[in-house]
Amino acid sequence: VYVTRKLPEETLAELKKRAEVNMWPHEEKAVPREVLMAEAKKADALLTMLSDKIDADLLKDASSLKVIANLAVGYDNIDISSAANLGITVCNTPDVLTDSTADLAFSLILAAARRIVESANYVKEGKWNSWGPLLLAGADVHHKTIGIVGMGRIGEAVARRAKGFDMKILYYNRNRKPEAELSLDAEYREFHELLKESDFVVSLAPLTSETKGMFNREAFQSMKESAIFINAGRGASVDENALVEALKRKTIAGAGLDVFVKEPIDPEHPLLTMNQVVALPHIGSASVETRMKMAELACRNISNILDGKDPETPVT
Ligand code: 8YV
Repeated sequence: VYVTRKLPEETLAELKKRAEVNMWPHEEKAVPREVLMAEAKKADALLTMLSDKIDADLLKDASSLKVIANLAVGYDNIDISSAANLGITVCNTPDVLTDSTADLAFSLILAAARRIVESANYVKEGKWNSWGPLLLAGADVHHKTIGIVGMGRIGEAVARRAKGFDMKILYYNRNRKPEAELSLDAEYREFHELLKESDFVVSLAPLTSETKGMFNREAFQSMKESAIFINAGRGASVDENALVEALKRKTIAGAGLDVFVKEPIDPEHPLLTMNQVVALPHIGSASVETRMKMAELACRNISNILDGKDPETPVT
């Protein structure tokens, strides 16, 4: 088994009982492509990260590979159809990260609306030397309308949180979710209708050919001038130039972003110069508890496949 990023030893303990496990030794540095290619050629299993590009070129030489367990619910870094053609099972880590990612998405809503980061910096930078009735005043979240784009497990968990804030819940999804409509009072809207009506537009959409670039200039123009755009799904669902323009022209009021087209984002990126943008380094599922559960689930998926059993969470 080759693990492409340093993971806590205890998460690998069970797997190590039945397999030889080799691991890229760095936690914050991605494995170089040539190392990954060489390791993939020898491995029965890969435990991969979103930052590893697993394409047809890499897979064609990986003749002993049986399983790729991605440490993420998303798997847009993996060429799923090539893997399927080669009989390689691809697994992800759904469910265990749902609540942590929904917590983070909701904290972006609160942070962007109530100017939390800006206000915290104001205090830390020693600027707090007076008071004014509208000093750092933001927008309310409670009783507003949230529009969730991508009503999967994480979307539903965000909706549950929104219910606690007495929000009106709208959603757009590839297919209707009758149970969510009933249990969460979520109302379905066509994409542009949702954009027009929402105070908070929250994208949790996976990256597919349909979602790529869906938040374009036209989409931002459909939103309210007071709208706050939140993205905890995938960066590439956004045309970032259009987002920068919408923020500069005040077509929308703010943004809370955990994901970007290019990660890590260029420190000179115009999005990072704007006070009305809260930017995070893709930490949706990054609680210690959840990351441990994700690693353990990925390891169980690998063990199961190597033992000839069904994996818990295959994507193919
Ligand atoms: C990743 C994510 O797990 O699960 C996903 O799809 O985007 C994150 O939670 C994280 O970036 C580690 O790869």
